[in-house]
Amino acid sequence: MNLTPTPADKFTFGLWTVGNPGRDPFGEPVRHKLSPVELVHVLAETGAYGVNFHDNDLVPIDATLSERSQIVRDFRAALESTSLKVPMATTNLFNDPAFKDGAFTANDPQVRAYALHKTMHAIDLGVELGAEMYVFWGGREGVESDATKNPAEAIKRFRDAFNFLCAYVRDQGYNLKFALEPKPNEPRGDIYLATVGAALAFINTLDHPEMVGVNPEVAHEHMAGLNFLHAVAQAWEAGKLFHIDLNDQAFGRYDQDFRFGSVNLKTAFFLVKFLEDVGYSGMRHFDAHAYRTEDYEGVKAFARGCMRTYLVLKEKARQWNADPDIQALLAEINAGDQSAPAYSREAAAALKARPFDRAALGARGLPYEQLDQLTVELLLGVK
Ligand code: GLT
Ligand code: MN
Ligand code: MN
Repeated sequence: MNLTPTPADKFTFGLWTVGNPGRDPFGEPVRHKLSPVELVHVLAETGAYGVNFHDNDLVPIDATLSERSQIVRDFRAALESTSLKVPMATTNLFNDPAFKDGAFTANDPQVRAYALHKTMHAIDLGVELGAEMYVFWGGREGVESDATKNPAEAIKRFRDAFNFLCAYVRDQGYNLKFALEPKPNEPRGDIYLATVGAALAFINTLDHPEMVGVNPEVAHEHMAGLNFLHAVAQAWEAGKLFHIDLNDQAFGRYDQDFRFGSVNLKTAFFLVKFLEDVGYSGMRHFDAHAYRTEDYEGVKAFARGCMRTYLVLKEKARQWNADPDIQALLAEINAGDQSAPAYSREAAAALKARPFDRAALGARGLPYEQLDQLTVELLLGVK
């Protein structure tokens, strides 16, 4: 089994992932901060394909124009010397106190205008460094109390912002798509567009829905107790799976952002199997960070672990698809003409008149226990 990542695997990490210094609400950072250039070298060492960033991961929010140029020059040189790509960029619309009530949905119109201003500059920066995907994670786009904001008005404000930014990208002639990243809560008490399903419905109300897809994250759907694979599959089927954030998370917890596959192995397996089976060709972005117990050797072990687990599960998916026992059960389960009936008045009348043996339908045993156990044994390496 070859577990060495190659550029074709499209494994990427954000500067904020391997650069996470281990601060949490109860404790100070445990790792010294590395510069963006140093982080590019860490990632290159682990075998990643690309690096993503928020505007302020790279250029501090108060940098002067000349500081910005120097930073971009140095970063570009690091990318060139390591061959790392920048497939995706995003805006930090959550850290600064200006965004305490949200960015695009804030009640203060000056804050909403500043959010557009900041995002346009951040889009320019991302495009300058080669990004073709632009993520929107609205961490502060929500409320603690519904007394404070009209939720329908908030959706309208969101729509106005995306329509404005899509028009900006088109006007600049950029080759850039947008991916919305839903999350149900944290840091806000409740965040708007809380799930992948909500984001998919919203996209169809935009002026340029073809430019906008989703960036589902494992942990975020799991925080809401949802089935991540089902969300991903619906996005894929709608042609909207533009990007994906891979990590892991125990259900019912805070946003843990653990190493991919570290908690729900079977869930991770079916996710990888789905992405590989359908031929998803986008980035596999690991939006996670190392345990707070780690030094930078541990951070590298974390990054390598994300990619290795993905590659192991990819190989397991190949074995699952080739396994004769599993395939025999699948053939049995899916026997019969599976096509959906085409409607005609005659077909409907014939179907209404058709006799069914309801008791026999209910009595038929389905070998799902066997199939799931075979899956578990294959994953455990005893098959
Ligand atoms: C933040 C969040 C992630 C988002 C990032 C993009 S930043 O760390 O927890 O899920 O993908 O803004
Ligand atoms: Mn997260
Ligand atoms: Mn994410």
